Amino acid sequence: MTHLEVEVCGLRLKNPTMLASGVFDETGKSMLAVAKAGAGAIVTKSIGMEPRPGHPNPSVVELEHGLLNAMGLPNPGIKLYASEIKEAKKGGVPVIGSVFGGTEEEIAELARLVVEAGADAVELNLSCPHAKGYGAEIGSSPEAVESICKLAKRRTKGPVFAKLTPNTPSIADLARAAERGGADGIVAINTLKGMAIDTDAKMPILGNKIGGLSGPAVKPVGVRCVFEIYEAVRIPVVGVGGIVTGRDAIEYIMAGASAVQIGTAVWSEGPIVFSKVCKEISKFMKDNQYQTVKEIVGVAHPGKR
Ligand code: RRO
Repeated sequence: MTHLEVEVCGLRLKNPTMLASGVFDETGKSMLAVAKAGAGAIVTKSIGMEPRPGHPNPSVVELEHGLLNAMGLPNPGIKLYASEIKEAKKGGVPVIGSVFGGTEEEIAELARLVVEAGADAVELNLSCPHAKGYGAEIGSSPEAVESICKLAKRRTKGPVFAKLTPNTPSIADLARAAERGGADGIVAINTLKGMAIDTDAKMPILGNKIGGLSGPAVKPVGVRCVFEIYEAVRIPVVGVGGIVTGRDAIEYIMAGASAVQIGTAVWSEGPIVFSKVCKEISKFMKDNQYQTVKEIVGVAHPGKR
């Protein structure tokens, strides 16, 4: 193992960074570019059974310390997207198929279909904050999270990650439910529910009015969620939310993340952010005499140092 290599739920990653779902992952070509730029794995755009146009524009607004989006799950549907997954696979790093659905049956069937299309693992999107009948509307109930994970695990061969919402009183309860349902890993967090108002127009900026906040503003929330989940479950946690630097990634890893995902910073800095973050993690490890990333996982917890 080189010093940045990690293993997460049976996936071997050359470094602990992954492309987060929703950014630069609409096409196989863009995912390939991110893989070539140094990401250790790629997570696809969240894919459903049928094509969806998404919410009306404006669907993204740039704020002081992040992005507010209400894309509304735009995607071409699994049948058309299968060829994009095949193209992304040429990058030589694991591809994780993100899926969403309106029923447990639909989500489980999509879990099967993305793996059939070539994905190495599945990320169940149980956490989109602004799509009626999908995401967090389903994934806020521990009972639903448990039974969706159970059905998806039964239906597919690949490792199954559950991506959870921070818009809940207890993300630890949701993580425990995912673990009971047999999920192999947890991804935390999806975006935080938010709104921005155009004070000249005197109305919400987003077409959907409400959206999800991502980027540096949400990092402390993400780190807290990963910390709580790490104490609640035994399965690996993948941390996501506001990572721009190697230090940000290390913070998540110290909170308990076995790997991290980067999304908004790929939009703000470009795919070069992956090699930059990896270089900074390497330097931190050298300066602090860590030989492997695994040694850093969870060290911020009492009794772990
Ligand atoms: O497509 C979206 O609007 C979206 C999704 Br699927 C998600 O999981 N999180 C988010 O902030 N936006």
